[in-house]
Amino acid sequence: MYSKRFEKEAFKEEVKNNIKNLYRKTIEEATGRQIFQAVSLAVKETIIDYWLATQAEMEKEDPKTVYYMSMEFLMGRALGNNLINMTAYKEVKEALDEMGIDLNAVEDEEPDPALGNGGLGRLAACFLDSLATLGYPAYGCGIRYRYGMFKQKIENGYQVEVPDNWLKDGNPFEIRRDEYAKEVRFGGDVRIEYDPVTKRNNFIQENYSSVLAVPYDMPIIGYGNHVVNTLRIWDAEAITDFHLDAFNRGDYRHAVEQENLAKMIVDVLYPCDDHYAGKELRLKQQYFFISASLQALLVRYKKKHDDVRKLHEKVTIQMNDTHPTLAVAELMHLLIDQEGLEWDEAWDVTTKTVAYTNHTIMAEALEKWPVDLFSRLLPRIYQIIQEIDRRFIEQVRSRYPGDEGRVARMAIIRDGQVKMAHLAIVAGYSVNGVARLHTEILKHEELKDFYDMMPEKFNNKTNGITQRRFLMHGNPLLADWVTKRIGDGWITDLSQMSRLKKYVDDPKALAEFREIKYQNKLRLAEYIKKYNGIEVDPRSIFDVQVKRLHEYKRQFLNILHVMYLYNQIKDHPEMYFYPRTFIFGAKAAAGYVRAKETIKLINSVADVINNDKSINGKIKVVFIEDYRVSNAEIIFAAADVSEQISTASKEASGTGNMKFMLNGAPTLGTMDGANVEIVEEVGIENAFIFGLSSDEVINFENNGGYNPADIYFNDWDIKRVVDQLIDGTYSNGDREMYRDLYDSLVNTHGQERADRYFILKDFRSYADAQKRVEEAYKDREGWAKKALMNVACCGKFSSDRTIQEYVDDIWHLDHIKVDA
Ligand code: 26W
Repeated sequence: MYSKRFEKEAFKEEVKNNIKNLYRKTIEEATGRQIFQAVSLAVKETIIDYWLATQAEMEKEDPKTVYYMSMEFLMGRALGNNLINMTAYKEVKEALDEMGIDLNAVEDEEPDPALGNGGLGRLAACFLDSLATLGYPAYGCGIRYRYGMFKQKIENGYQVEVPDNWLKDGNPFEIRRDEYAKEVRFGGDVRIEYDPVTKRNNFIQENYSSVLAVPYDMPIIGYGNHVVNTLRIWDAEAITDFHLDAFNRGDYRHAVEQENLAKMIVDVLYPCDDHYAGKELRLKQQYFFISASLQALLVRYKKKHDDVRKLHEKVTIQMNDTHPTLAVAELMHLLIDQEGLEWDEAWDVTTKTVAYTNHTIMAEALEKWPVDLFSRLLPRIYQIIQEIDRRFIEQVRSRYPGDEGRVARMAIIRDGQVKMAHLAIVAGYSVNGVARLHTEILKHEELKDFYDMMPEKFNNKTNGITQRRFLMHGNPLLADWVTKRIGDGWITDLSQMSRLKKYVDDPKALAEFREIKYQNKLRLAEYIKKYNGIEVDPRSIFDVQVKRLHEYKRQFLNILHVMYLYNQIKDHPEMYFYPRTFIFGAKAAAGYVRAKETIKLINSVADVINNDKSINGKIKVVFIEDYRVSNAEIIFAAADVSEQISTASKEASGTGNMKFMLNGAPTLGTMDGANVEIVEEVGIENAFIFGLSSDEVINFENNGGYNPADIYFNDWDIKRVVDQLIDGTYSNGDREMYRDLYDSLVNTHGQERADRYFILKDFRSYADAQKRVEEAYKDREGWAKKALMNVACCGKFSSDRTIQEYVDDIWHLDHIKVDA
């Protein structure tokens, strides 16, 4: 369809003209970046037509629409993905070829828009892709951070954070929408004024500071269906002189303050993943984008409808974790103070409109705002939350008379803090976890009190990923092979992958499949050579762990095991050992000291092992700098083994696990998160499972932990590896460099138990599983079967399936159809 309308000569002309008009250059003179801009603008031309058509359709049909509210959208590069979804990739590649331009090189010029940290942000991006592809009307609402996730440099083995100025050369796909700008107010006081006519109290915010929220829209293109949805991200600007006049004429000092507030608010994404820091600026960011998004949403709704009491019939709001939970109170505020609804009416609408997804059970990630900060910054919003809390506690008391312990546990405001998760659950009409195990833990452990009281709200939506980016774009060789074998239906219906099962006993198919993996390993080996200067053997096992660096994800366990293997090889040089390349990629939150020490340790181990000629390259260790969406695509395609080794119960779902599976890498993992469901789909014989179960972990935790000393003093191999952290083996004789990591395993400090992530406890079981991997890999055809079975059984893990479940069980959206 798009491709049918694609006119090659006109497109080429357009690219040439863009270069001429933008840069006063010819193609030959233009830089790579300039060609990227010119090509992107040419592509945007076509997108705009369908964007307008989608908008017109929505005007006409007035379908129920989801607003996906998220502090993070980890989109990754747009150009290649847009071309794929427009089904124009091959045509554009050909057109550019004829002009002597290599599309791959052009794609590489695009800065990776990284407006997210990790799993939660990438999930939001996959969801937008699936919503558009399935033809559901959706807006993503977020923040246009000037600086996204930092760029990671490795210097002397340490992570160094470098600002990511992704907007430096402009973003060719976005459109600024001044006409939809909204004012957002912070601070000041609330004056209560009785209105004798309506017989109501009016709440008037005074002496506030405000900023202007200006939206930028980015197109989200559905695969092959002409649907173009919108990601709307908000920029902050000072209220201009013109506006100043209207609000507070001539107050220069105030004007400068507002200018600064605006600059600060959208400056940078907080690089913390699973760790709540309680920063005032973050609360400002949250209110900023929530208030602007809700104001805009109401204006849009009211263009067609005069009764806001029926908002929920046309609008649903999904809150991506607790970060957007201010939506509850802001919607109440707008409905009561602006639209004139009574409390009960507003509450009725709000609680039919907002829904909440929980992405973590890690206690340190729970957002709790200090009351004094909160009430100072958002005085009216705080009043509303107090009233929600008062009414909720009344309900708890009447339901559980005399149970003040329960009241204390469930209150929204308690001990000087506002608990955002409680607010989200109390107001949300749906509360969902992101994998079956995770949802069960929420219901029976973390959120038990809430589940007891309102079980009907709780439901599971196992995460998924988009096969358009993570197979079609990231692994074109395998994508083409799959299409050749089973047709292209899998692109929009991943369950069709099961048709590949018939090839597991077809030697020719298996040989082709293996050759593709080999080619992808060559591609990654080249990347590693170019960026790390390390030669790796593409025939070795590529054993990969890429994800955010966090103690619960246990990169530490992985590298300790590498140290253990190295000891073995040194002790027994004659021992059989299948060559391995251990590949890591991970960013650590800038302030997360132990995570950064782990990165340094991985790099130190790499240094020692990679430079030890005596082991004949049997082990190589590679830490890939600046792990991000664009290099992730190359890494998944090349992986043999997918390391998913979190402490059971801690990883809500994981989505990297699914991307590896889609690319034919069996899982080496614990029974945690979505690994459980992966094993269920692919069969335990096609995965390598080890370690404590979540029940066992939770049991230990509820009974004061376990004693790692029992292991440390009784297992000589383990003791040796742990001691090597402080005997200078990996630190040029420095015994202090890894002292903290050592301590974390064997010494209890203060509140923190020794080995709280059960690394020593799971070590033997992990080493066994690794041994099974080696055994299995030796049988090259047997391995290919396992790998192919992973591809064949990955159907469930498409975000298309996830989104369909959200639509069926939670959102109940209408379809849209856009004609060519
Ligand atoms: C307040 C700071 C903060 C920032 C981000 C707290 C928590 C987060 C996120 C919840 C972290 C995150 O990305 N969680 C991941 O979400 C994925 C998508 O559901 C899951 O697959 C991962 O298991 C979960 O860790």
